[in-house]
Amino acid sequence: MRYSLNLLLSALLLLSLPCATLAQSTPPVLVDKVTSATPLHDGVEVHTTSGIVRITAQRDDILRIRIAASTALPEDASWAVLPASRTHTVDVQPQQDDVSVGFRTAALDLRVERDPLRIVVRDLQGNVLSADAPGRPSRFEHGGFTVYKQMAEGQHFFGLGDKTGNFDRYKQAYTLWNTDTGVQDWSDPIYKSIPFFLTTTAGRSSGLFLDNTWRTWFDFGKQARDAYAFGAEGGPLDYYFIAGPTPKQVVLGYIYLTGTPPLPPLWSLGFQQSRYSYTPESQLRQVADRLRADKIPADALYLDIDYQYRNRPFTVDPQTFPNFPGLVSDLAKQNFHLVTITDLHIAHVPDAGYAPYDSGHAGDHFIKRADGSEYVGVVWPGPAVFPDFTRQQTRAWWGNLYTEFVKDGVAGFWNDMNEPSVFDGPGFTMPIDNIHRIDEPGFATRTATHAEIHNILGMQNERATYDGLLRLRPNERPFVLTRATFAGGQRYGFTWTGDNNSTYGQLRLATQMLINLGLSGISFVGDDIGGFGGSANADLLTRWVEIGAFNPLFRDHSTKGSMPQELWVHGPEQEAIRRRYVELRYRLMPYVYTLAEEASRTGLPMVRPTFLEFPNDFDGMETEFFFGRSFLVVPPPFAEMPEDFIVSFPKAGWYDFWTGHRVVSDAPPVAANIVAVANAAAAGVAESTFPQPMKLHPQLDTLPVYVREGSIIPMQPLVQSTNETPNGPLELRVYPGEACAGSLYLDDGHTLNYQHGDLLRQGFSCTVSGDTVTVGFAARQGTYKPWWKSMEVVVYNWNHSKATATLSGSSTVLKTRYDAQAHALHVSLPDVAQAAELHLQ
Ligand code: MIG
Repeated sequence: MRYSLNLLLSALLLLSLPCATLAQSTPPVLVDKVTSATPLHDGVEVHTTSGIVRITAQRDDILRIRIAASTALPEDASWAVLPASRTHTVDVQPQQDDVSVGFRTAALDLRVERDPLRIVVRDLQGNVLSADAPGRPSRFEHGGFTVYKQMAEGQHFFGLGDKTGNFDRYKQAYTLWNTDTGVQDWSDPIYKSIPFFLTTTAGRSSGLFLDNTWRTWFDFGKQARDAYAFGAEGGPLDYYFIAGPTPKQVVLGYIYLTGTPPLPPLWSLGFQQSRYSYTPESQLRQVADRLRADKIPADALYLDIDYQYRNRPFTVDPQTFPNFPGLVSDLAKQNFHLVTITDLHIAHVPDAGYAPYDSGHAGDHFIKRADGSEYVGVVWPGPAVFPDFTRQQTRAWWGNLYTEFVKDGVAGFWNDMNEPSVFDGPGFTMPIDNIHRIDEPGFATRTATHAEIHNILGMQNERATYDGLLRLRPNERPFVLTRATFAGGQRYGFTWTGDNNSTYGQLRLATQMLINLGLSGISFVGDDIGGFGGSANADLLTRWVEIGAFNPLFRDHSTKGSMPQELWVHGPEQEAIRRRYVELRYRLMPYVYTLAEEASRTGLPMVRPTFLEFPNDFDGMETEFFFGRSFLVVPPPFAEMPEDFIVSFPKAGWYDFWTGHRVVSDAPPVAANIVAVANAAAAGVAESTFPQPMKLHPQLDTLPVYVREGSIIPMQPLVQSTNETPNGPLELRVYPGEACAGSLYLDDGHTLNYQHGDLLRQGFSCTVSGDTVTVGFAARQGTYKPWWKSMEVVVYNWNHSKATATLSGSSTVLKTRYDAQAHALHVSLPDVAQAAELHLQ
């Protein structure tokens, strides 16, 4: 109320006051002139007419820029950047002349031009990578700030988490303020705030991370043709510049700052079935039984808010779920993991025997109003209070609320509504003058307004859940799914894109959202398969399942009042197609899990845009995506229309995953893509070495999936859940070609024992020379025992039926089988754990 009154007043002022008076009342402070400079061993400190600019080299390729409109910089603390990455710097070579002062690192040349002040970053070849926009100095006003950077025509912008709108953020503007809003083609702000973007121009990529938790905004040339801008409503002007030049290097640089995600439990990569809400208990049991009866592999089932007593978090409705522990253990016997929702809003029911409120109140764990009283806002339970997650003691208290559920065997937890969503609050959240307390190592212990904390509340909720679970089950990997989060949220678990809708447009949008989340450091992501709102028609759900099989989180979820959305609801034909894709997901689990382990080690996303694997290949980037480095998934862009569509192949050789055949362009290139062909010719690449853009006709039962040449894909026999031990050989599908390699990672799937070496890691390679193919096995690392006793190697592009297969160090001729249709040679061999070569000729 007060907030909107203020807005109204300022609007009136703007309208009624003469300009001179207005300028006097709020003069902007411009960062426009260097008055003196001090070289630092790791950077430079510049004094300006209005304050201070300090630029340090965190690494040779990462600069941190801090600017203040006063003589001292603000508190040096961060919720997003890891302490080690924030405090570690490298030595630089100072440089200065009449016009600028700055330094060089082993990768970058930084100059602060003196008058007018402009920060310019170049690579050592002199290419400008980032520069303040001429004539537009950074400015502080109304408690916030704005920074302007030079922008080129057609510069690409990606990231900012799962923002909607165009995939490329060029010419669009965004606000970052976590908001419970449905996903629309264009809805902004949305649930998450990740003030990081990746930009590419003239073949060079770089990144910028604004480390500010307040309401921030980014304008990528919506207002100006030659400048992009970003700013915040308050808080520090503190940003990091991350040099590429490749997009992958930029993402890795951002991960260096904000951290890698934890390795998830294997089951969380299986198929998950959810619904708002399965209730009573019998309904959930029916879903479990049907999944098993219909042989749709699945690992997880969800309970949404209605399992609770009066929507009170951490309760179970005794009427509808009379034997909750019994339910959990029965589901476990069917190899299902149960995930329950636990929203952050604690029912405000004093003295009613509701322990979360009573203990939280006694421990002073709730967020306060400006007047110091406990803030109460209406959400699902009715009047509710909200934990003050920026206090470590409050996070510890929150974590303990999971004790009973953990004892009952609930496998994972879902943190929804944590923007926070407040039904009767201003802007659907809590007042911005609410009071939080910060009690956190590395921070001054102090209070902070909601305006400062809002965007990180969800992330700290997620963190409290993650840390709590780790304390309660010290050797088990937590599974946490959050809706709201902030930069660095990847450190605590999975996220999904919120309330989407059952439309083809939203299916298209979903892929873009997942890709941009991945570029923003969040690897473990998914969207509600089939759409949350509305009812998916049969074909739409089928398509969505096909694509979801190649997403990190593979979860079917839908809202109350919509048609049921389980995989069988549209009859056996549709179900059969969907089942095939879920089965494929399980057959691919060794690849998926290896990819997940890579994501947890490096931070590289599992779902990637074409340009992450092929820098500067922006063809098809809005619809096609990579699943790891090997799979190119090409959903028909308009799956609802029977028209042909075009696949653009990144410049490599490709195999059709379904037929096993190498993709060859026997048809002339389609007109629309002649440019791509011309470009390739100009780059000196022989046209015949990679396929030209190709026309495809959409077919409901086939999602186009291609395998990059030089891939070795590990696969397993089908199981109905990841709890089952696969029965049969480990399969290695070898797709000969450039830089042929593959890898395999395995462990027990749920404990932290892998951190002490109880894992299995093995690399593979392949070479072709004349008629001979050699498949190389590296020596296996780690102590974890595999489930297979034998292997089956399948070599594609094998064009004759005769073959002799031998393993190095043995004269035994191995059994082979030729699949003439797939042009594939199958070789059966014993488990190869030592370094060895398989020779095929
Ligand atoms: O206001 O818990 O995004 O997945 O099913 C709706 C009920 C609250 C929003 C979540 C959705 C969930 C629903 N929740």
